[in-house]
Amino acid sequence: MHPKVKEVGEKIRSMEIRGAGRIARAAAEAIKMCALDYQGDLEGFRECLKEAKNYLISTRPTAVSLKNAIYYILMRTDVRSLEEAKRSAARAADEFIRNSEMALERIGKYGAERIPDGSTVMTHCNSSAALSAILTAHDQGKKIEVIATETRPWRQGYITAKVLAKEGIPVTLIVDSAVRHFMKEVDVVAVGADTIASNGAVINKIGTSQMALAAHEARVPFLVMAETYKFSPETVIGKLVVIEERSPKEIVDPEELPGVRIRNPVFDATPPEYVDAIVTEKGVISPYLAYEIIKEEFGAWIERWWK
Ligand code: RUB
Repeated sequence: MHPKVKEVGEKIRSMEIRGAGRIARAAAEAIKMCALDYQGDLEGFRECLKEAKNYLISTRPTAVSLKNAIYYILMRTDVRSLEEAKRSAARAADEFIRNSEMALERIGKYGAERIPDGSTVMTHCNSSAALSAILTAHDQGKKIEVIATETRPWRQGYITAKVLAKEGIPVTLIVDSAVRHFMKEVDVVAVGADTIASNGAVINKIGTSQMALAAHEARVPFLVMAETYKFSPETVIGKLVVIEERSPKEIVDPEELPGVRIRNPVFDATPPEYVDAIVTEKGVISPYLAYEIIKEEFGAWIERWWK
């Protein structure tokens, strides 16, 4: 396997590279290198890319962004000559990365509209898309505060809190179990997504669905910031989103608790009825429009590539 593919795959698996958007861009870059460095015939090229695809996708099973990024490139290598296929792969990878960065900017702009001046925003984990909206609102001169959850077991909330504090945004870090307690002080919740299913369910960091429930109970708008490549084409053809379960050792050393079973699911699903809106680069939509987005973005390709 190409060394760059191996390296990126290992970094994604070990979460050195993490977050649905970042892993998608890193995988696109790795596939590009793999394509450009390939020596051999067209058939071998396809095999080589397929091997890279299967390996990269296996590293984090929940985030459809990873799969969508890779297929975005592979779909465009369906050409007659090796040189053309290599060029197309490189062009497609660059295009995916550029579009993904532009989408983040757009989401920031649209999302900021939903963050009122003087408001307190609650967020979970570390999402570039959610941060884009919060930072844009701040750049617009809005006085906002943020409550960020710690996000056990990896504590991605520390990254979020540090970014916000560095920008001069007042930020309070809380433990995940304090979400409902603090919800009465919150005006809007903004989180990211790893995957959005065709029925509008949002799959994001474990604990997101509890936050959505608490927001629903307190009548606090619950917003999801997600690029359209976070929508899952394969859910249209009946596949279920796999929830990644990682090593219990990430929570506690099992030897400290003999006889105790420890489980570590790292994502959960929030049903669409708890989601007020999904902020995409194409606009702010109801979660019930997920199927339309999937059809528009991936329609013609679904049967062929995501089967
Ligand atoms: C990260 C996480 C983020 C989404 C969206 O989980 O759940 O909320 O991936 O992130 P992990 P982004 O740390 O396990 O990868 O908006 O940056 O794509």
